[in-house]
Amino acid sequence: MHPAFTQAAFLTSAADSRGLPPDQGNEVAFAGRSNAGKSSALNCITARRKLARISKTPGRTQLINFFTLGDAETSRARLADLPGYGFAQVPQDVRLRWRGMIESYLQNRRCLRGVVLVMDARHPLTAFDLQMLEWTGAIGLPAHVLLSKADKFARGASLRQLASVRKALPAQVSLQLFSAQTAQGVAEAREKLSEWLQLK
Ligand SMILES: Nc1nc2c(ncn2[C@@H]2O[C@H](COP(=O)(O)OP(=O)(O)OP(=O)(O)O)[C@@H](O)[C@H]2O)c(=O)[nH]1
Ligand SMILES: [Mg+2]
Repeated sequence: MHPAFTQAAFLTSAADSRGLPPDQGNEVAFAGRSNAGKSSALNCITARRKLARISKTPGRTQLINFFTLGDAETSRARLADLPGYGFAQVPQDVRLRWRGMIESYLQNRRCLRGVVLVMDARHPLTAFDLQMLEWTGAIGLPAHVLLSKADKFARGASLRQLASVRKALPAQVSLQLFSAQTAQGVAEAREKLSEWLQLK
């Protein structure tokens, strides 16, 4: 593992495009439905249990939270924890605002190298997951899917789910099983991030 992962630090939170850190270096965004396990995946990948806030209340992360990897002063590698989408109890106008914010971030962020799309392995391929893949596909942005909470399945069942989701995804989208609870798949996820973030 590249040592930069465990030197992760919180950088800033953005409520809109004006709050984004300077558009330079390399950034990877974690997207996914509320409660899919984005923040947990981030914490697992950085081996920092309290880096990104985890909550049992979906829709908690309403800002884009940025984390630097490596030495915070000189870091050119960042992870962005996007607000979760598709939380039913959130009013329509709030949902539209989130959607607008994510869409504009994806389309305008020049330092963005790829999107990690986190899907609860038990409930993959929601309408918004497909929308996200359409956006990334349309702008030629690489996407990597984490089928999270794989620990909720027996091994055989998780492999069957992996194969079934694979078939539903565009060929250029990569996919893996992941569990923040058992750290299953963490090495594979770090490898993808190292490549995108050009960690050497
Ligand atoms: N069993 C299991 N539970 C997980 C895993 N990852 C996340 N969870 C649980 O799922 C819930 C949501 O996790 P979060 O990481 O906060 O999800 P999120 O996608 O960041 O959610 P929002 O910030 O609301 O969009 C928490 O109760 C986590 O403990 C996992 O790999 N296995
Ligand atoms: Mg979160």
